[in-house]
Amino acid sequence: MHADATGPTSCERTDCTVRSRPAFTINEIVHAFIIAQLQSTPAAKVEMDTWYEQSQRRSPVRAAENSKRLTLISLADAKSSDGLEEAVRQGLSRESKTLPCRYFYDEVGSEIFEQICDLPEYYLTRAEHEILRDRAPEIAGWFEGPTTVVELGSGSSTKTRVLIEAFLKRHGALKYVPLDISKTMLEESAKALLGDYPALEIFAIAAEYGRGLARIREEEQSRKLIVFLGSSIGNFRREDAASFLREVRATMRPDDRLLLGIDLRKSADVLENAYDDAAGVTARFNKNILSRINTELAGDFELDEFAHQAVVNEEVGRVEMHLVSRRSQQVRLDALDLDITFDEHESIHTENSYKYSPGEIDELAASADLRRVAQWLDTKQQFSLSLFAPECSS
Ligand code: AVJ
Repeated sequence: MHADATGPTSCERTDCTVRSRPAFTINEIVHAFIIAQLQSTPAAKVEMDTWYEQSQRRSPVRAAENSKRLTLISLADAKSSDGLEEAVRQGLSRESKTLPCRYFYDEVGSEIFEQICDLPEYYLTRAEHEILRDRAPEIAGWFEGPTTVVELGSGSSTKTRVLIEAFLKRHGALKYVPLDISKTMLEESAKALLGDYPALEIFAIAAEYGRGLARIREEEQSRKLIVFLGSSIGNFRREDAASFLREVRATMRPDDRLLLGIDLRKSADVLENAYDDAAGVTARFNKNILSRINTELAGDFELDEFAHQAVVNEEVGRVEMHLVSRRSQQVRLDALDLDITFDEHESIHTENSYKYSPGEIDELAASADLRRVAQWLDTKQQFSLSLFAPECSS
């Protein structure tokens, strides 16, 4: 799956630039440059510019100290809009129209998602936070010496704070490696974390999971805990979730562990409310993909002519999100020189959110040669956190 990660196709940008600004001292430029060299992949790009510059102005001394604890690299595919054109052309030309949910997350979409996490109906975030809050010391207790915490899809890193604090308390220091597609998010959360935790060191990677994982595999020598929270794995079809976990498994040494947050199967009405909230935030989130297409591909989608719909498919164990055309209509995408026709009630399927039973979680893990060593649920038993160790395949 990641065979091309270091191959020639990834090298469309072969520059290894350090964008220096007057705010940098020679030492810092050299430091950044050395990091860029050590990172050896040509596509690597060390960028310590915006955040550094801003904080430099506010508190020069503190900012200089913090910058030494932060490395931020951008891999070639670290653009949330990557492949949008092709994905839209293909997805909307099909018999059953689809759009990939990864395109929800531009700046606006990521902001709306943060709002979803605060909704009364969206129990996932609170349930997971409850488990983390109660179990973080126990989780950190699984690790003896210095540990690196790698977070896949770190976003704003809010939930991870309890975990970071537990590790800092136990070991005095911690290296945190957040991996996210959004460089802006990484910069902002790194800045906040470094300000709050003086003993924290951050190596942030702006990239897609596949390429980021390949980099972590090369880079990380110390014992690591890989965390993948929020039931993000639910966006994968079950077989894709398994191959994704096999990729994660391939970055793990015998001592490494994986902490996985997965939403559990539950009654349809709870799910329906969680994905179709009263305030209409999830509807805005869903429709944001259309406004994104309008902006980036010169489209003329009328957002009001589509209805947000959450469909619970109990047998398959997933919630589907759709955008349903309220009438028959045509939409023009100028950038693609493409006209799309919609019948009345025709849907664009935009997201799947798979739910797992505890048994299904173990099956999933087993198919990736992972063995569950611990599992925690919230008090309402809606959500699960599981800790896995690599199992040698026989
Ligand atoms: C980020 C994929 C976990 O599926 O619950 C929230 C995204 N979609 N509301 C989920 C989402 C609609 C969320 N994940």
